[in-house]
Amino acid sequence: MIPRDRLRIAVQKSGRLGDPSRDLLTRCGLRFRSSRDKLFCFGENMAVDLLLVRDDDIPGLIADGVCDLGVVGRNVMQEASLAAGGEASIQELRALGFGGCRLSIAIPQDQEWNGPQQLASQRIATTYPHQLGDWLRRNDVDAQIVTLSGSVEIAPKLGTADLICDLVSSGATLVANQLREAVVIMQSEAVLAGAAETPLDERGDLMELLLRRLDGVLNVRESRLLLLQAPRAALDTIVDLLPGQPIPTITTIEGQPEAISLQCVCSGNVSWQELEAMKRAGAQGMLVLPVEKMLA
Ligand code: PRT
Ligand code: ZN
Repeated sequence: MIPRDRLRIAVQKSGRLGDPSRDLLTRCGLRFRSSRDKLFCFGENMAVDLLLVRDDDIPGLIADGVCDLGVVGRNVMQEASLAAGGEASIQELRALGFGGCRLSIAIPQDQEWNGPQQLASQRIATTYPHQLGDWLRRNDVDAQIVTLSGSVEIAPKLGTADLICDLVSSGATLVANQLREAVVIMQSEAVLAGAAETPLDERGDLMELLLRRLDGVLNVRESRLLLLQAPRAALDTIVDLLPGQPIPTITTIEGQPEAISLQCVCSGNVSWQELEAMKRAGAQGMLVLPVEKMLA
């Protein structure tokens, strides 16, 4: 393999994870120039390039060393790992908080669910045969796996399977096909995946820098900066109402010895109810702002 000094990240070209993956990397301060064929995006301000591919190819590209990192659903990553015999050639570095879904077994709507043994001798259609097989083995169930490449949810109607094992997010697809979720096999979301071993050259340093920035972005995503003023006597009550028990910075207001100004970063959003409770306690001039960057 030709030695590389630029970091290469595999990202889904289109589909559900494409845009949020690129947005996340942009929020980490990376800027890209798309190539004409849009398969490769050159990193303009850091030695980090993107390869835009089908999500199913991402684990293999990392395992083969073509890419150093990839943004992919945990479901795809685990399927690839199990298909490779459980060998840990790639690892999950960070959960990214988008693309959330679950891999579930769904049964016809009119059937009851009495536990895994009910699946014995049933035909289960899926695009995730390794994860399903692993779950069936762990639950000591002898069922038949029907591997399909898509449109799994219509297999029971077509008579090619009795039930299915597929990704579910809202559940609307199951309802539309007269199916219901019986058991969740795994919880998934988009993850940053990397090779089991970090490169020892400049790419390792770039990776470390990128992970630090990513942690900053992931930590602030739900954070809010809260600013308010209040009578000093109400301070304890207001501090008790702050969501996530942050450590506030309190300053005095020039010429108003009985009033304070409070600022703090709350780890979750601040609800209207919480603001109203603070107002009842005497707070005023409350401002809730999104946090864009945070470096501890
Ligand atoms: O072209 P390419 O191969 O890259 O894309 P793809 O078509 O294989 O994947 P894509 O873009 O559909 O999904 C990419 C990743 O998004 C998946 O691997 C999951 O990690 C994640 N994800 C999150 C989902 C869903 N939610 C999801 N709901 N992937 C698929 N679905 C499908 C599911 O298969 C079912 O058909 O949506 C339907 C169910 O949705 P609900 O909302 O009706 O329950
Ligand atoms: Zn795919």
